[in-house]
Amino acid sequence: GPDDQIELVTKPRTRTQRPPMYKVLMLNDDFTPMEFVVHVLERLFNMTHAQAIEIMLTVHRKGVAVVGVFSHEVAETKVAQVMELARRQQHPLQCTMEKE
Ligand code: NFA
Repeated sequence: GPDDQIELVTKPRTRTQRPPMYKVLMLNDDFTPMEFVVHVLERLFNMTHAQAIEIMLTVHRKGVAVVGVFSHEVAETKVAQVMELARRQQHPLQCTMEKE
């Protein structure tokens, strides 16, 4: 037929690799002062005072909240920094990470 010689060229679609991301979670406890948690959220997670209060109250009421999502390396560093600040003040505040 008239179209016998037409070449149809297709570009193989390569799937874009996204690095896995990790949620940093903060856990409630009965002893860590609210102001300390607000301070940690402002200092380590670049939150405004109002944002920090909002997230702290979510942890306080619900038991846990996501405080940020980061690459594996940054998430590990954030968790270690939270745990170190809490340890230095002898607060039982707990912070963990999990794959999204
Ligand atoms: N529940 C703590 C209190 O009443 C406050 C708190 C909030 C602790 C968020 C840990 C995380 N003092």
